[in-house]
Amino acid sequence: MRIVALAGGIGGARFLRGLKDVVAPDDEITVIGNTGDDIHLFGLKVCPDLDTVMYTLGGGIHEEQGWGRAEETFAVKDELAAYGVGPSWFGLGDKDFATHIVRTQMLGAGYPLSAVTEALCDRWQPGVRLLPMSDDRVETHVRITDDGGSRAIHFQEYWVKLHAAVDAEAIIPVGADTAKPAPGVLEAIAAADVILFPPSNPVVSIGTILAVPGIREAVAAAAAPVVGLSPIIGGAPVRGMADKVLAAVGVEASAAAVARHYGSRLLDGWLVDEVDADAVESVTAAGIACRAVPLLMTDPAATAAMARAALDLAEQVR
Ligand code: GDP
Ligand code: FO1
Ligand code: CA
Repeated sequence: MRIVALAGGIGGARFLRGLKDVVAPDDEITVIGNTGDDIHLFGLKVCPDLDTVMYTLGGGIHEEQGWGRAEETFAVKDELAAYGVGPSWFGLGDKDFATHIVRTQMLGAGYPLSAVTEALCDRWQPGVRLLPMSDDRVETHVRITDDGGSRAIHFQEYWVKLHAAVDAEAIIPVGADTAKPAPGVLEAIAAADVILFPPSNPVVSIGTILAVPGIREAVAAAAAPVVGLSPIIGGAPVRGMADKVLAAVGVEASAAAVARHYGSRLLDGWLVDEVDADAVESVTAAGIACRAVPLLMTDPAATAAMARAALDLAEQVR
């Protein structure tokens, strides 16, 4: 079976680990990763969501934090700070720096991001084919108004520096309109037997991937059933700022509203948590098959059960 999943960082990566636990050995998982969170820092190209997937599935992730490397040190960051060279608000560790150095060096030598990602995965062996959504530069920006006036800032500045403490007024995936899907992306979607939307951020993770021209259309046209899992439980994100960025696109932070936001043109099936069982009726009425199951990725068994439920629902709507 050929499974395609669109993924952001932590929510996507943890779900994919559960998915790997339930698939057969000859099943193939292709992950289309969000690169809208990418940022250039200290002359280096940092791809947080690709790295979170790669480290999580490859066994190098800082488990509690959910991003960055386990047993990390911060000597380089401290030395940069001693020179007064920022930004100091983004925590790049020494081990992680090596990834960004290799990536930047290969990009400078002319390799596209998809080839670079493949090379990095040679080391980490994530057990999935990890494709960036695009080889072209896309950067999500967030429009805010604060003491500095009305301006658009990088998504990482909004989330990591400002902790999403101010309202997001608009989400702008800069460069997405002219970006092309990376090699293999459209082919994988067209050839898929199942397409999954993990419980990733619907706006700044999956929404950004779908904003690359051709990807949304390919998912809508795919022969495979498309099943998603709600990142919103009980009217709030499990972690992160999905409520803030959903508000910016005019969508309520609820499991049902996120399903309607994707819409029945994209989604065939949708899983909500058991506490949101009352959403099943309205999602079904919107033309999307819906089930309520436990959706908290508390441990590997619970996460695997979620993946199994998603594949079961895909089978039912096929
Ligand atoms: P990010 O790039 O690191 O923000 O990660 P993703 O976009 O892949 O996923 C972020 C989303 O994961 C957030 O909106 C969370 O609500 C959701 N999430 C995190 N843990 C869980 C969980 O255990 N269950 C569910 N259903 N969603 C989760
Ligand atoms: N998230 C933080 O909240 N603070 C950080 O200092 C931080 C550093 C960081 C470094 C590398 C990396 O791959 C990810 C990092 N993240 C950090 C996580 C990440 O930027 C965001 O959580 C996601 O992009 C949100 O979608
Ligand atoms: Ca992200």
